[in-house]
Amino acid sequence: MDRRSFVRGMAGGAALAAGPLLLPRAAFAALPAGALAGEELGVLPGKRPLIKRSFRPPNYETPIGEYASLLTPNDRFFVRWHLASIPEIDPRDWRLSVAGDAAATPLELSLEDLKHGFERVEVVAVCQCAGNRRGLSDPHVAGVQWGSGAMGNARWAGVRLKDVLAKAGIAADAVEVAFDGADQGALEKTPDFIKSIPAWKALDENTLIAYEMNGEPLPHLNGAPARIVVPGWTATYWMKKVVSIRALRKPLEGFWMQKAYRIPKGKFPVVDRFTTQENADTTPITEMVVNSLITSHLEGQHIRAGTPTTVAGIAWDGGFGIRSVDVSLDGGRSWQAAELGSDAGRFSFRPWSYSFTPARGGHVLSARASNGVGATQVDKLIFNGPGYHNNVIQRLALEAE
Ligand SMILES: Nc1nc2c(c(=O)[nH]1)N[C@H]1C(S)=C(S)[C@@H](COP(=O)(O)O)O[C@H]1N2
Ligand SMILES: [Mo]
Repeated sequence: MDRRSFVRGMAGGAALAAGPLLLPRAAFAALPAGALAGEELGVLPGKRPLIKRSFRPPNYETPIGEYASLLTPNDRFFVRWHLASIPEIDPRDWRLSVAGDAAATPLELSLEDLKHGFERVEVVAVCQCAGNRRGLSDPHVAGVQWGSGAMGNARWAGVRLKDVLAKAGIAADAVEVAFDGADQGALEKTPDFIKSIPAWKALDENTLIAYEMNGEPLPHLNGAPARIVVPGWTATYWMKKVVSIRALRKPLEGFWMQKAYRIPKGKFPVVDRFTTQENADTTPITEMVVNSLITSHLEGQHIRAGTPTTVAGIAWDGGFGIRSVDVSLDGGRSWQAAELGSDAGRFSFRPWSYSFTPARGGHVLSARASNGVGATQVDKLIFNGPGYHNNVIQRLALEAE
């Protein structure tokens, strides 16, 4: 049994036991300590064990071994909620209101209306929290201490948001489209989680109202019965359990746009802009930065000297497409091109692999992805207070003997 199937088998077995379980440190030592010390698996309804970061609201991440498959299984897909009151919605009772001051013909849709009134489309896309890897930030930053598992890749099916907006008579001068979900804060004073995207992104043919994930109805905790899917952009905009969509002539105000999920202007090599929400210093986060993850080996793993070895992983970006992945075995001094695997579209994880025959001794393994607009992963963290956009090149020590 190789190391990965061992980790998988162990995690699967954990589902049978009651209560929280401590995950042996070695199983997730693929990343620096920090977030990973004292890792605890937790079981949520409808899920196999995930790595627990907080229980109320539920924030749980996917174990890295799951990224060995191109699509992340629904029952192991990470879970992230800001508000603690998350209603289970009977799909027959769900209604979606599509309105706003820039909608000439507001409408209300049932799930059946959505499924039968509009063309069904699919997209494979990565859903990644802006704060993925925050827990690995050095210096430490506040917030959910995510390792590398606040992301997943799925085949989303639903309808184009633009088709629904057209039916609601969206005006040519709409500037943003706002989304609200059915979740609420446990306390009155917690601001409701409402997000908007620029009208141009809402009208992009890849932006969906999705009701299926990997061929199944969305899991409750991933947004049943329907969620917004914004391929390329960080998951903060992927509103779950969406109940209201509004076309707006003025920028959306409120805590979740004006205070949270913002980055310093000009600090990251991002292309997409959200101009109606920019201020003098900061801008809302938009597309994901180019990134990669080694999934085949764990930190400190022993490999056989003189025997062909394949290292593998995934790369992804904000929708420009992965152009290349380079691998280093000497801590970043020299790089060789990895082989890219199956292409499921520019919004998907892109698998890669690299084969070599290790000499006896220690090797420091790194992967570095570059995308279609010439952006590449960074050697040094681009520090920002909330710990967003961490795409520092990973360093994994292997011992060949
Ligand atoms: N209704 C609702 N939708 C939401 C959120 C939320 O708190 N409430 N969190 C967003 C954020 S920040 C992330 S990272 C993703 C997480 O999606 P997942 O739980 O399906 O993995 O949902 C997004 N959609
Ligand atoms: Mo997030």
